[in-house]
Amino acid sequence: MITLYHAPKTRSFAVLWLLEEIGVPYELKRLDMQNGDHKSSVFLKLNPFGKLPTATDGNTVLTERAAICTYLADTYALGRLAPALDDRRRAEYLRWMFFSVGVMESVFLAKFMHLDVPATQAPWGTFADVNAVIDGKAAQPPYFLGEQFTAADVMMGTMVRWGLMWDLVEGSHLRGYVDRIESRDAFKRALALDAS
Ligand SMILES: N[C@@H](CCC(=O)N[C@@H](CS)C(=O)NCC(=O)O)C(=O)O
Repeated sequence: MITLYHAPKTRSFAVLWLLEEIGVPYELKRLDMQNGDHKSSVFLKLNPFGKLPTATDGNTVLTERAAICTYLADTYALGRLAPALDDRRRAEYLRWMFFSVGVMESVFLAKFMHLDVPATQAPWGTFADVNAVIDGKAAQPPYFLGEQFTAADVMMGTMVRWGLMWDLVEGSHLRGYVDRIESRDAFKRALALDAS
C-alpha cells in the first residue's frame, strides 16, 4: 500500500495528482505544517529532511517529488505514464523530469529572491531562455511528449501552472497547455482532495 504524507498547496500536489492519474489505491495522510507535524520525531524518522512530499510504498520510503513521481510512474504505470525502459522517448521524458526541479524551480526561486547569477553559472542560463524553451514546447500540443500524457506533464505542468499564477512565466502557448492539463479528470480530483 502506498501512503502519501501531504499538506495542501505544497509541492506534494504533484504526487497527489500523479497518484490520481495512476489510479492505484493509496492512503493520504494529511500533516499540519503550522503545527509542525513534519518536524515531529516520528516523521523525522521517516524523512530526516522534514519535508513534504514524503511517501512510502510498503517499507520503502520515497522523498523528493521528482524521484517519487519517477518511481511511481515506472512502478505502476510504465508504458502509460512513463515511456518503457527501451523506448527512446525516455530520454526526453527524463529531460523534463529533471528540468522541472533542476531548472524551473531554481529559476523561480532566483526570480523571487532577485538573485543576479551569471548565465554561464546559473543552471537555468537566463530567465528568457527558460521561458522560450517551455513556451516553444507548449506550442507543440497537446503534451510534453506529444500525444501521450506522462508524469513529465505532472512535473512540468505543476511548475508552469505555478509560474503563470505568480507571473513568473509568460507566453501565448503556456496558458493553453495549463488549460489542457487542468481539464483532466485526475487533475480535478487531486485539486478537490488538496482543498478538502
Ligand atoms: N526538494 C523537495 C522540496 C520539498 C519542500 O521544500 N517542501 C516544502 C513544502 S512545498 C516543505 O516541506 N516545507 C516545510 C519545511 O521546510 O519546513 C521536493 O521537491 O520534494
